[in-house]
Amino acid sequence: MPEAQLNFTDRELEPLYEKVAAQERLNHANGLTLYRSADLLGVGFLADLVRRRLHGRKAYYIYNQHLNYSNICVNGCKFCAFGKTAAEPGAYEMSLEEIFRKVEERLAEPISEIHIVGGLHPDLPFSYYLDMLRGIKALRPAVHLQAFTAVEIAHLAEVATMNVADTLAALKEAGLGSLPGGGAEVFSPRIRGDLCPKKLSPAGWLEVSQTAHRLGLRTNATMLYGHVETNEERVDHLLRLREAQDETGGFLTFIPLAFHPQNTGLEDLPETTGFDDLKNLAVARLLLDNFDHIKAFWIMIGPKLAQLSLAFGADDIDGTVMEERITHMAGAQTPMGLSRQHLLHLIREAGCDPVERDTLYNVIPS
Ligand code: V47
Repeated sequence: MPEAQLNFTDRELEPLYEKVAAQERLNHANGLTLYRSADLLGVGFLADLVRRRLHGRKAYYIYNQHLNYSNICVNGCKFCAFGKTAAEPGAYEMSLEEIFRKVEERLAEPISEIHIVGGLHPDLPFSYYLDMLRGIKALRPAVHLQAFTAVEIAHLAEVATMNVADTLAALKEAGLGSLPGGGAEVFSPRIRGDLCPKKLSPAGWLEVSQTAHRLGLRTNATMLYGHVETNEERVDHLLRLREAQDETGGFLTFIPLAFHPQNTGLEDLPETTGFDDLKNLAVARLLLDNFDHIKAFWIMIGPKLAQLSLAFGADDIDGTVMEERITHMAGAQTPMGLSRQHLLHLIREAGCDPVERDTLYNVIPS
């Protein structure tokens, strides 16, 4: 028996070690075993085997800027503190000039990506989004625009009265580089019926993502965890993503998003725990064998836990971010941004080698 197996306090993990060591695909039952296990170090050890096989000691980060152009949204999801109707206090919508000013303010910084997410605005014309991309590109021609989740894309297709493929093609022509992974939430129909009945369906989310892949646009994938979902529903979600990735191979990275309850329709729920945050990253690393990267979004789980996650399956801790509203409106106590020095310190202290990447994981030489 290999020495490593002896270290599991949960003997149920032993057959999983055999599979992971043999690079065999884990199944639904294995996913449940991992989620149910109290042996977090055992699960983390397995995830770290995969993480080190793929990336050695490398840990990726990016010099990026987040832009949340508007929170006006017609979906009204129960878990969201960001989205507002136009009449609600706190609703906002940035003019193109404001957006360009935010970009201009940081032109001196070596930003390689601008990450753009907003609500589903009922009135803004399609030209607003095209002009946003074109205008930012004019100011910063080399920047990669990771903009509009699959849910926003489906909404923009309706606004533009075009099909999804033509909508994506028009946005790509205007400067779109890739799609962020939001809007996937949890694919379970039970949860969507309860928390976000108006939202684009799981099949729709996957269809937009895969249409983007076929057009040469890479996209991210997420799962919002820590609210009312079961372990079965988490595993189902991850395996559906794995299946879609088998078909098109266009997902860049998976990011588990930790639910923040404050100011949401689920305010009575507790915040996620460190144990569950690490568990979700580790299980994702183990089940999503066809995803190159697993990202810990420090904005949602805090810089210290994001650092620890580098030993629990994650190989990426996102980036500088600078200004984020979706999680902060839901009570996040994390900073609005982190400096490069801070990110480097976190990575090095975790025993990893920092690698600055661009959105597509090309290495940016230091
Ligand atoms: O889809 C909404 C989530 C997502 C809450 O691709 C919440 O790298 C926690 O797209 N608590 C949008 N999460 C954000 C998004 C994203 C975020 C980070 C990285 C990437 C990436 C993309 O934010 C939504 C929803 O799942 N969200 N409300 C909340 N209260």
